[in-house]
Amino acid sequence: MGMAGRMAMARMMARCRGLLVVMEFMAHVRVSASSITGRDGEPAVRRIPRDAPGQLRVFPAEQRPPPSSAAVALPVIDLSAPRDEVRRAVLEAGKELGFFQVVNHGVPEQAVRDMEACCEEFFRLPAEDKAAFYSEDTDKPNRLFTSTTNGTGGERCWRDCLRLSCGFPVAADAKNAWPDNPDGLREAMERFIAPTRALGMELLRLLCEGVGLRPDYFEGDLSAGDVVVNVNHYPPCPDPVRTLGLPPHCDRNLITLLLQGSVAGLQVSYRGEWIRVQPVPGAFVVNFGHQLEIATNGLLKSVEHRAAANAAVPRTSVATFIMPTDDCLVAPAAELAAGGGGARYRAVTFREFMRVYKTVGARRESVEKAFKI
Ligand SMILES: O=C(O)CCC(=O)C(=O)O
Repeated sequence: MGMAGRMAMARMMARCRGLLVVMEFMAHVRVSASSITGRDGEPAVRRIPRDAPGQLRVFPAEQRPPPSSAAVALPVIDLSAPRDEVRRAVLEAGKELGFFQVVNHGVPEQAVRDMEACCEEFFRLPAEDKAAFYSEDTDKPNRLFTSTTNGTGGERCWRDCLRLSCGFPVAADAKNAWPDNPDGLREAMERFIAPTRALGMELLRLLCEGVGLRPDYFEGDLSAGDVVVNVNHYPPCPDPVRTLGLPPHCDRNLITLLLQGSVAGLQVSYRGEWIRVQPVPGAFVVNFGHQLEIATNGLLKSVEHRAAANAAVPRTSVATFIMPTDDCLVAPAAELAAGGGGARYRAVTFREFMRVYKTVGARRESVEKAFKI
C-alpha cells in the first residue's frame, strides 16, 4: 500500500475508534433494558421501560424514594447575619443534621449562573461531542461517566456525571484538561472554583470556632488536595419510582458545597427518614465529608444522602468537594479527643482512606466499621 493509501487507512481507523467510543458512550446511556434485575438477582422490573439504561439499578422497596417526606426542612442560614449568630446556626444544624443551606454566601451570582449554564449546555451537546471525554477509569481526574461506582454492585443508577478537578490555585494545565466545549466552560469553572472554595474554607473556620479548634485548623494539608467538581446530570427517567439518580452515600472529602439547581432531587437521611431538600434559589447546600467527621472526633458527622430521579424534567446539580492531600494524615484533633473520652477514629492518610472507601463502598455503616475504634 502506498503512502496515500496508508494515510487513508489511518484516517478511517481513527474515525472507527471515535465511533466506537461514541457507541460505547451511547450503550451506557441508552441500551435495551432486557437485563434489569434487582441486586439480589430477582427480576425486579417486569414491564421494562423502552428507553431505560441497561442493568438499571432497581432498589429494594425500602430504599426507594418515599411517598412522603420527613416533616423536617434543612435550615437556610443567612451568612450575612452577625458572626455569632451564624456560628451558632451552622454548628447547631451541623450537629443535628450534618446538612444545611446557605444564602448571602459571597459567591457572585454571575459565577453561579455561568457555571450552571455551561454545565447544562455541556449535557445538551450531542453524544459524539462528549464521547472523547467519556472514561470508566476512576483514577482519571477529569472524565465523563455514567452512574456511580458507589455501592451499586456494578448496576447503573440514573445519572451521568462530568467530573472536573484541579489543584488550587488553578494551574493552566489543569484548566486545559477541562472540556473546551461548550465555549466558556473552562473560564466559568475557573471563576466559580475560587469563591466556592473560599466559602468552604470560611464555613470550616466558623465550625472550628464553634467546636473550639483554632480557626485555621483546616488550612494546610487537610484542605490542600484537589478541588473536585461533580456535575451531576439526571435525564428524565421513565420509571423514577423504582430507581435512584444516586444511591445513599456519604462523602469522602472534608466539606461539600452543592448547587442543586431549581429542580428538587436531593434527599438527606434523618432519623430513619429521608428529608427532601427544597431548592432555594442561589443557595448552596452544605454537608460534611468523612474527613471532617474523623478530624472532629465524630462531633460533626458525614450524613447519608441520595438523589431521586424524576420523570418530568432533566436535573443538573454541581457538587464541589474540598479534599485533603493524599499524604495528609487525618486524625481526631487532640483537643476534641481529650474532651470526648479519647480518639474514636483511627488516624489514616487520605490515600489509605480512599483505598478502603473504594473497597467497602460509600455507605455510612461500612465506612464507620472500617475507621471507628
Ligand atoms: O445531585 C444531588 O443532589 C446530589 C449529588 C451528590 O450527592 C454527589 O455529587 O455526591
